Formats: sequence, structure tokens, C-alpha cells
Amino acid sequence: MGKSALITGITGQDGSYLAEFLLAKGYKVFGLVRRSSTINFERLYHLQDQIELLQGDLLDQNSLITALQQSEPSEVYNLAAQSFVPTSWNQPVLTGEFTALGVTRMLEAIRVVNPRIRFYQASSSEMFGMVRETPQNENTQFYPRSPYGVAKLYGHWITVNYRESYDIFACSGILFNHESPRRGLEFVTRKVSYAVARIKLGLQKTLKMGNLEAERDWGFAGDYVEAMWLMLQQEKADDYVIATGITYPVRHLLEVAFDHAGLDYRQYVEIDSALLRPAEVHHLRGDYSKAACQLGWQPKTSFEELIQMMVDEDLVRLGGSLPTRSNPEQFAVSATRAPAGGGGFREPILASFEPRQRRNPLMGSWM
Ligand code: NDP
Ligand code: GDR
Repeated sequence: MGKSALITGITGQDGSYLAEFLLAKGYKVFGLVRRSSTINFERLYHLQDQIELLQGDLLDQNSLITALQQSEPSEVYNLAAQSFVPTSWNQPVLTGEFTALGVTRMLEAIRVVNPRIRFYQASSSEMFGMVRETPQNENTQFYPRSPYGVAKLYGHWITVNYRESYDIFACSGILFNHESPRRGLEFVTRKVSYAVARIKLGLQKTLKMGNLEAERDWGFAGDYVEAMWLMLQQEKADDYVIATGITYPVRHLLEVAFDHAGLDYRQYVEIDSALLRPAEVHHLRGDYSKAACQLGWQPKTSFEELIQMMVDEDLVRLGGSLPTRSNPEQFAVSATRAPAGGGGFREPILASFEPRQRRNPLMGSWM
């Protein structure tokens, strides 16, 4: 019998890429989705006939047990979380419930239903926060700077603890920022790519931004899901940093994105102090040499390719044109496009995908 996997957070950015990746490997893929009054399966439309969705919530222990009993997975990828850092200051307790205790609930469900299930926990470079050394590796001391980072640190250590206490094959992937055309609109790369497309099409005049000096190690989500899978294929469970090893400030992101559309960011960007964070993570750069050596994993997509892909996709979604190298103004719209860097699957352009309202009132002023 082939392998099967249960993905929590399958409606999110990483969940959709991981589902594609596992389907291509011949897995039977199940996804845990929580009930909402509106359907939010935009990232899964192209997979809907190939995956099975089960109702459940990281807040509800029994629903996790039932989901494991129904799907009988050999692997569980726990990607579900409240993942937007600024929201974690607005809702610190809820963030702890989902992002921290949710991990324990899933591990408990595995312990009760079948302790041989292999478990992946989506840990984060936000755990390094106020970095103690650069670059950061698996042995770098943690110093989280947000309720989100603190919650992820709990999730990391409970994963290690269940591995050591119960011999569960539990891995913590310490992933640095990874982006894609499917990134939520509130995260900085997508906020910028979407705004660039809107400005280019005359739909928007300015872009309000927070801290332009913050530095991140940004990779492509499609590359990173392979690392998640590789971790669960090893002989021994372990923890790995996944990153590109290259860092840029947010200001450089603006330069690359606006430049790709033939625009100068300085004419459009305004600094809004409401977008500054109570405590910032100023600098992140990952050392992925353990993953390279033990998993044989490498990032495939450069920062420039990633940001240009995101701007292109947003232009198409908004009904505009893809700038081409020979003629930046020419229309060149195609149905599907291979991701930059030669990843193993194709990036579908979700023609029917209409991003939700840009300023979601639930995000407060931090979006
Ligand atoms: P997204 O925000 O795009 O997706 C989060 C997912 O979690 C959504 O499917 C969401 O469902 C689901 N979810 C949230 N709360 C619950 C809950 N209580 N019960 C069930 N499902 C829930 O995140 P990403 O795909 O970007 O990230 C995936 C994981 O990786 C997250 O844990 C994130 O913290 C972590 N991570 C991400 C990094 C990145 O750069 N992308 C880097 C490091 C770690 P719904 O659609 O219903 O809201
Ligand atoms: P981050 O991602 O907090 O690193 O968490 P985000 O894209 O939100 O911010 C990155 C950096 O950009 C600065 N910034 C802005 N950010 C946003 N969102 N909006 C702005 O207008 C803006 N201006 C400047 C931020 O201050 C920050 O320094 C992401 C999430 O995916 C987490 O779930 C994940 O764990 C980490 O990456 C690794």
C-alpha cells in the first residue's frame, strides 16, 4: 500500500505546495480544515479532486484523534498555526492556543492513535529573534521577540520532548521566511508584489510600509516543502534549519519588485509608524549546511526570481500583463508557468482567485 499523509494547515501557502509535492510522489493526501462560514480553498481548487479534506481544529483534541483514525496516515505535517507575527500581539492567548498547545494536542493524538506515525512540526526562524550569532544554525540559542515566536518555541521543544519521551519520530523544521505567489496578502513580500501590480495598473498610488531596514533570508515555498518531506524519510528523527543563507533588507525587496515593473519605489512608498512592531527581529540569516549534508537539500530559486515571479503572477491575477525581457510592456499571459529554478511541479495561475479585500479589518492597522 502507498504512503498517506495528513496535512494540517492545508489551506495555507505551504499546505497547498506540500499537497502537490506529496501527490506527485504517489501519496494519498488528507487535509485537516477548520469550519468557516466562507469557503477559503483558493489555493486548493486545482487539487480538489485529488485530496480528501477532513474537518478538525487544533483547538479540539477529539477532532484530531478522529482525523487520524479516519485517515490512518503514515506521516503528519503540522503546518496549521496563527502565522502572522503582528496578530500575535493582538491575540497572544489565541496564538498560544493554536501555535503552541495545538502542537501538543496533535502529538497527543498521535501517541494515542498510532505512535509510529512520523511527525513534522513547522518551526520558525522567528525563534532566533534577537539573534545570538550569525548565521543561525540548529545549535544557535533562541531569543524569540513576539508572542508568535514564543509559541513556536514551545512547539519546537514539545516536538523534541515527545521524540525523547515516547520515541515518536518527530522532526522540527526550523524554516526561514519562504514566499510564493500564494503567500497571504499581509506578509511583506506579497504585500509589495500585489501593490506593485496595482500601481502598475493604475489601481493604487502609494504603498505604506513599516521597517525597511529589517533583514530576512527569503526562499521559495515550493523549494522548502521538499525539505519537510526529506526530514521524514531519514532513518533518525532530527531538527533542521532550512534557509538560503542569503539575506536582504526589506528596502532591497522594494527595489527588486518595483524595478521589475519598470517603477522606482521611492516615488510610491511611504513609511507608516503604525506598521512598526513592538519588538522587531532585525536580522535573520540561516545556515542550512546540516540539511545540505544530511538531507541533500538545496534551495533552487534565487531571491530575484522569486520576487519577479510574484509580481508577474499578481499582474496576471489583476488582469494586467507579464513584463517580458524583450519588451517590458508586452502582454504575455499563459495558463501555467513553470516556477523559476526548475522545481518539480508547475505553478498554476489561479485565474478565478480573487484576493480577499486588501485591508482586512481583522488585521487592524498592521497589515
Ligand atoms: P498560512 O498562514 O498561509 O497558513 C496557516 C494555515 O493554518 C491555514 O491553513 C489555516 O487555516 C490553518 N490554521 C490556523 N489555525 C488553525 C486551527 N486552529 N486549526 C486548524 N487549522 C488552522 O501559513 P504558511 O503556509 O505560510 O506556514 C505554514 C506553517 O509554517 C505555519 O505554522 C507557519 O507558522 C510556519 N512557518 C512559516 C514560514 C513562512 O515563511 N511561510 C516560516 C517558518 C514557519 P485557515 O485557512 O482556516 O485560516
Ligand atoms: P515575518 O514576515 O514577520 O518575518 O514572519 P513578514 O513578511 O510579516 O515581515 C518581514 C519583515 O518585514 C518588515 N516589514 C513589514 N512586514 C509586513 N508584514 N508589512 C509591512 O508593511 C512591513 N514593512 C516592513 C517586518 O517588520 C519584518 O521585519 C514570517 C511568517 O511567515 C511567520 O509565520 C514565519 O514563522 C516567519 O516568517 C519565518
